[in-house]
Amino acid sequence: MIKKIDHIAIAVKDLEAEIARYRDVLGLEFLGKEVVPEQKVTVAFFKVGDVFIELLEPLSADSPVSAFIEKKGGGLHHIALEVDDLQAAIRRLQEKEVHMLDREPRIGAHNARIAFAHPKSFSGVLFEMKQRGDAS
Ligand code: CMX
Repeated sequence: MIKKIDHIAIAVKDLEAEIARYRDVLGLEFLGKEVVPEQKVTVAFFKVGDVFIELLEPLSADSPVSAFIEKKGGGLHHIALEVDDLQAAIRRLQEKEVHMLDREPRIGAHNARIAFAHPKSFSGVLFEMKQRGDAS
């Protein structure tokens, strides 16, 4: 069901400053930015081997990522796992009594279909299940 880690997401206050750090200090390959209105975030992707680092900046004060930054000051936000069939993955996790925050897929970056599991099901870690879209 789970193919690989797709990306590790990090919440940041100042996306442009962090893009410069990840690109120029760490020397990672910057792939570009995308506004994801449904999730109220702007994201920036970097390639690290066949995994990505995703920087997340809140689009507005009512973004859940704003609340996260306010509470924790930013940092590691979620780990995304790529699956073949998101609907089947949601069903299977629910059968295993995982509390899914999303019981139906939502749209994430690159038009991928995504669903989050409640962190209480996984030792406080927020996992995103992700089924890539055609162009992602
Ligand atoms: N790490 C750990 N716990 C977290 C968390 C995080 N990053 N984000 C939220 N939580 C906790 C909350 O504190 C809350 O805990 P309690 O139920 O104990 O109070 C619980 O998870 C549920 O959070 P919520 O905000 O009440 O629930 P919602 O269903 O409204 O939203 C979530 C959940 C995760 C979707 C939202 O908080 C969020 O982070 N949205 C942004 C999603 C995002 O990063 N999208 C990226 C799009 C790009 C892409 O990857 O494709």
